[in-house]
Amino acid sequence: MRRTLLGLLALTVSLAACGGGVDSLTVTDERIGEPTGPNAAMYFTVESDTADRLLGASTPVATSVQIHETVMDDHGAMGMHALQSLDVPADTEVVLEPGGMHLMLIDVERLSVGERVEVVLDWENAGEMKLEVEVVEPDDTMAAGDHDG
Ligand SMILES: [Cu+2]
Repeated sequence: MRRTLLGLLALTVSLAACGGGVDSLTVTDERIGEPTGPNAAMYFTVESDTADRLLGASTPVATSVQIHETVMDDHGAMGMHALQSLDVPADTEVVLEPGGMHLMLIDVERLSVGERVEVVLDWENAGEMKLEVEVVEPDDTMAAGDHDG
C-alpha cells in the first residue's frame, strides 16, 4: 500500500516538471474581429521563454492567413504589408493589436460575433499550436486595459 502511494507521488512530480519545461510558448487574448469585408484580422499576445518565430498560420474558414504589419506612408495614409515571419524574442511579450501587427484571414467565410474558429499557428520551435479563437465586435478588438491615448 505504502509503496503504491509513493509511486503515484513520484509520477505526479515528474509530470509537473515536464509541464513547465520545453513547451514554454504561450498565446493569450486571441480574438478575431468580425469581418466587414473579404478579410478578417486576428490579434493575440505571445510570450516565450526561448526565442521563437511564427512561420505561418491556417484556418478552415479562410483561403489563407498572412502575417501583416500596419504601416503609415509618407502622406500619412495607413496601409498594411505582409511579413514572412514574426519574431518572438526570449522573455519578451509581443502584442498583436489594431494599428500594429495582426494575422489577416484572407477570403474569410461569414463569421458572427461569439463564433469560435479553429486557427493553427505554426511556430519554428514550439511547432503547431491549435487555437479556438472567438469572433468579437470590431470595436472590441483592442486588448483590455490598453487604451492609453
Ligand atoms: Cu492586414
